[in-house]
Amino acid sequence: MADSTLKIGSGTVPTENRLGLKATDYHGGKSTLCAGCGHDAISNQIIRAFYEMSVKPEKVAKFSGIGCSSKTPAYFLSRSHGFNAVHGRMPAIATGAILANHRIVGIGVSGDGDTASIGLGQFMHMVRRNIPLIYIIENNGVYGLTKGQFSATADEGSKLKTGVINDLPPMDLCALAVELGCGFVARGFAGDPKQMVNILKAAIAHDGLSVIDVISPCVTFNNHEGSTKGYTYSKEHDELLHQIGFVQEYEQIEIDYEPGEVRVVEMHDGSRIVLKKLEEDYDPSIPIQALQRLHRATDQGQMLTGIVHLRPEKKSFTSMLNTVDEPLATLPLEKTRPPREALDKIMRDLM
Ligand SMILES: Cc1ncc(C[n+]2csc(CCOP(=O)(O)OP(=O)(O)O)c2C)c(N)n1
Ligand code: SF4
Ligand SMILES: [Mg+2]
Repeated sequence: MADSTLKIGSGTVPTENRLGLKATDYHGGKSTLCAGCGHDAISNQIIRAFYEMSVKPEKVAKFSGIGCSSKTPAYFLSRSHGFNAVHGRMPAIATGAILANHRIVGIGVSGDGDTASIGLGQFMHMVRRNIPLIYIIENNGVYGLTKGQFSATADEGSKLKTGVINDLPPMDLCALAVELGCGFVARGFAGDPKQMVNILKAAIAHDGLSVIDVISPCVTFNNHEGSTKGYTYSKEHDELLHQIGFVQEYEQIEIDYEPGEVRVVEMHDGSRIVLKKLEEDYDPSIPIQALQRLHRATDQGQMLTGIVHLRPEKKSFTSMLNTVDEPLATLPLEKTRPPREALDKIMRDLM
């Protein structure tokens, strides 16, 4: 696996962020997951990304469904709002909350079971609507919480500890998200924190849905020989699409690469994503290229990671609806119901 860091700026992490908060202000409760679970590594990078981006914890709302992965919002950002939904129903809850308050930064954490099985319908409609939400799938190929049955993302031919072989083809949630028109689709690996934190920062800056499928090994049920979602297998098969750098809008950008070697994508908030090409001719803004590359990766047994598809200009659902900017709960009564004359007119028209 190549080094996945594109170094930009000084790279030093200050002890306080621009809000004067410490990294500990972004921590959560103590994890109860198995030691070494990939999900904990992802929580650590979520803490780091929100801290380094100086997002006020009280501005964030965390959502999840059911599973070991869905427990993790309890382990980061304890000062933020949170809602633990029924299995597979997190998208509906997140959609409602975000429509009621455009100003919150929404982050959803789901599992491959929660998203690709029971929650698939909700997931697809959330993608179609482009709800502004960071949607993370902690993908270990199994239902960890219910003791390791294959999920719909398990690779064909992969083996359970008990020797059972998976005969069904995997569902690629990145390909599905591209197909449904998502403007930000990425795949990460819990064992590559440097890449992960930059993907998360880019997602925080994105105005729209970002689908981040993270290969996150389950050390208890799916990390053995024969598994294709364990640490060893994933490290050996990780294929980087590009190196990712992230520059916040107030930072200077210093790039000393040949023209054409680096692609800079400006985000809604003025920050920039810097992608150093590792593959000739790959353009992440073209959906058909993303789909082709994902299919090729599956055919060649590669675990392709990076920002697979990026269209920051796509309109999010909240901007399409053109509703008020203020949180609905803060609106005075006279703004939320029709005036007496309007009601009288309706009554007259009905008579
Ligand atoms: C309606 C309903 N059906 C089934 C279950 C049982 N169940 C709990 S978690 C889970 C799957 C979790 O798998 P995943 O989302 O991949 O999370 P992981 O534990 O692997 O992180 C299932 C089937 C449930 N809680 N509710
Ligand atoms: S069972 Fe698997 S997914 Fe669940 S906490 Fe343990 S290692 Fe993580
Ligand atoms: Mg799982």
